[in-house]
Amino acid sequence: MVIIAISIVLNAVPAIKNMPAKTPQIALMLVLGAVAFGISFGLSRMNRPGEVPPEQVKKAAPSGSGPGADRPGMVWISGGEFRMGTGDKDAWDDEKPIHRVRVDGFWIDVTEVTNAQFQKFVDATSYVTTAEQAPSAEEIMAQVPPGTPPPTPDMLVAGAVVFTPTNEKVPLNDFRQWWRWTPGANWKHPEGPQSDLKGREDHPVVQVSWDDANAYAKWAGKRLPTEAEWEFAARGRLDGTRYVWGSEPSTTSDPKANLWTGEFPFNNTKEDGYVRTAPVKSFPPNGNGLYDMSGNVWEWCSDWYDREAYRARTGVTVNPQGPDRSNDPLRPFQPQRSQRGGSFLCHDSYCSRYRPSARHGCSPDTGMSHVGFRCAASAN
Ligand SMILES: [Ca+2]
Repeated sequence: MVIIAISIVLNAVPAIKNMPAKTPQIALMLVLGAVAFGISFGLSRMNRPGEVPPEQVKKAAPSGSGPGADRPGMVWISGGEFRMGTGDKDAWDDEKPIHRVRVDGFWIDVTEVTNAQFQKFVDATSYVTTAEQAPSAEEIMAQVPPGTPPPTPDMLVAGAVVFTPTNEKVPLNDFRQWWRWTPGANWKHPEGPQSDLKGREDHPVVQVSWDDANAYAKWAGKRLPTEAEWEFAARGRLDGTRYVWGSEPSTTSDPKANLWTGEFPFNNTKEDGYVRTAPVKSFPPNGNGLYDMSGNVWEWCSDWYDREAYRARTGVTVNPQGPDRSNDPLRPFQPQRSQRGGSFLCHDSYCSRYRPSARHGCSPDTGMSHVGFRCAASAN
C-alpha cells in the first residue's frame, strides 16, 4: 500500500527524520502525532453530509440525581476531589505535576461504545463518518505547514490509517513501518476493505474521529467526558496508584488489560488473548465498575489537548473543561483533542500510556484503528 499521506507528513515534520532509536518514547510520541497529522491530510472535514439532523437527536436524558436514576449502561460517579496527574519519573511531561482537582458527580458509560451500539446510531441517522468521506485538496492544505507539497490525486480518497505489524524486529524510529494509510478503511472495515465486523459486534468501535464520537454522543443524549472526569473515574477510588487496578503491573500470567504482549511491533504473543481489540468487559473492571479504562482502545475526551495544561494550575481546580484551543509546541499547526487510556498497542518497552494519568492529543478529524470512545452525562 502506498503511504501517500504519511510520506507527505515526513516532509512536513522534519524532526521525525533521523530520530535516534535510543529514545523510543519520544519516537512514539512523535510518531503517533505524525500519524494523526497525516490522517488529517486526508480526512479533514468542516461541514460533513453525515451531520445528525436535529430531529434525530434523542431527547436529553432525564435529570439524573445520582444512583438510582435510569441510565442503562452507565454508572454514577459521585463528585469528589483527587490528585490528578503523576510524579512518576518515567511519565511524560504532559502528565505533570500532580495537582488537586474537584469534579461534580457525573454518569459515565461502563464500557467503550461498541460496534453494535455504533451500528444502531448509523441505522437511525444514516450518519457518514469522517473516514468514509474523500477529502479535498483545499481542506488538506488548510491544516499543513507552509511549504508542504500538495496532495496527489491518489490521496484524495476516503480511508484511514491502520496498524500493520512488521515481519521482523525494526528500529522504533520510523512509524511508516507499522502504520499504513489504507483507502477504504473505516469503522465498518477497521483494517481495510477486506475486513469487516463479523464476530466483533461487542468490540469497541474504532476508526471514529472526535467529530464522529460527538455526533454519536449527541444522538444518545450524552456527551464526551472531560479529561478530569475520565481520570477521576479511571482511578477507581484508588489514590495516586500507577494503574487503574492498583500498583502491581499487569503480567502475562495475570493480564489486567488488553495491552501488547511480546515485542512491539512485530511479535504479539497474544498472551492476554488478543492481538487487536477485545470484546468489551474481557478484563476485570476497576473500582468504579468500569471496563477497559486501561488499554483496548484510546478514548476521546471533550478537552482540547494542552501539553502544558497542568503547569498553571494552583490550589484546587474545579471542573476543568480544558483550554479554549489546543497547545502543543511539537505540533503547532494541528488542532488536537485529548485521548485517554492507551490501547492494545501499549507496552512498557515502548509506551506505558495505559496508565490513568497518561494523555495524548490527536486531530479531531482523525480516526485510527486503536481509537474509540465512551460517553458521559451530567446529572442535569
Ligand atoms: Ca480503553
